[in-house]
Amino acid sequence: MTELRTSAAAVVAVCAGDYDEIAEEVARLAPHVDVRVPGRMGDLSEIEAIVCWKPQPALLASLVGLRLIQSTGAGVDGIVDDPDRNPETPIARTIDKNIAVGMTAYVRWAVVDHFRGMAQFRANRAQQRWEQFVAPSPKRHAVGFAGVGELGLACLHDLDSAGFATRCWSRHSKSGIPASTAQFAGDSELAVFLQGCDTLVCLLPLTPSTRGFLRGSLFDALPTGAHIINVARGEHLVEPDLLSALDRGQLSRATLDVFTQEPLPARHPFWSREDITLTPHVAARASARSIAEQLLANLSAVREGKKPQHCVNQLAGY
Ligand code: NDP
Ligand code: OXD
Repeated sequence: MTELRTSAAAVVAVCAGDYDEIAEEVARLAPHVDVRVPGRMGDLSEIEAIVCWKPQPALLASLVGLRLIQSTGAGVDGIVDDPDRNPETPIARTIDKNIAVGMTAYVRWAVVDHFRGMAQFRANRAQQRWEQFVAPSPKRHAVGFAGVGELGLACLHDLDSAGFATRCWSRHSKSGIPASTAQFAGDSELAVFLQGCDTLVCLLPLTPSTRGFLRGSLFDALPTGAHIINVARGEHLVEPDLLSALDRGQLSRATLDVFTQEPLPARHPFWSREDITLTPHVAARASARSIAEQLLANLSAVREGKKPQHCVNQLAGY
């Protein structure tokens, strides 16, 4: 059982979308913790830690005794972007096996679905048409990862073990990359990375330097007919540029799990495009149990003057 390694009473607020389940886990793991939820927040100055994802405007600033912000997920842009929060309060990401397993399954599905022409088989089936075509060897299809952190690295290993050619690009070069992966780092190597990606997977965090990363000039730097998969944040993508690149045939497909506006509005042009596969931000999620466990472990750490696990570098924004 996860325990708060201190006897002092703790007050924790759980303000994420699915807060009931997380609040129950915290209460089950640490019955002595006073768990507050929206509508029952009590005296705000007593709250030491908060679990959230996109906190309400001004909420963080109103928690004057806050020592820890625990994100329910791997992404923290919804917290980092809060202009009124105290920048001294540490922010911790929740990283668990669920997220990595969910993300690798999603990305492998998206890559294989397109590479094997499954959309065509689905369309043929609707017309009872029996038309065989065989995909080339996956070794001849390069999947490139923009962002090789916790999730990019897990997906990279998975696609490598499935036999695909792999490439990756991040700010700094990495260790732990499969030996057969072509690795690139920094802005100066972006163009050469892109020119070999038959499929490009965006797994960057959303920061001022990555907002609008998936734009017209990037699409033009990919091989003609490339597939892009965005599982990071909607704001990485310049939506009109995607539509134009698909219309021109520069891209053959986009698989999107995340959108600038979620839920995707009813009249959004993406809904009616055959060449856009879309899902409602479901690629991967941490379990309520690991969010609660990591919150309690991190609260103990900050109470002891230590850095929480998976602590965000607030200057870098991820
Ligand atoms: P990490 O923080 O572990 O990794 C981020 C990677 O991006 C690192 O390799 C980092 O490089 C690289 N990077 C950051 N900024 C730049 C830049 N300017 N140029 C080049 N590379 C850059 O993130 P995770 O892998 O844990 O998660 C990635 C994102 O996935 C999350 O931020 C979130 O938005 C999204 N996500 C989506 C989910 C979904 O359901 N759709 C679920 C979970 C996460 P370096 O290491 O060199 O600093
Ligand atoms: C996350 C997400 O960042 O669910 O974890 O998008």
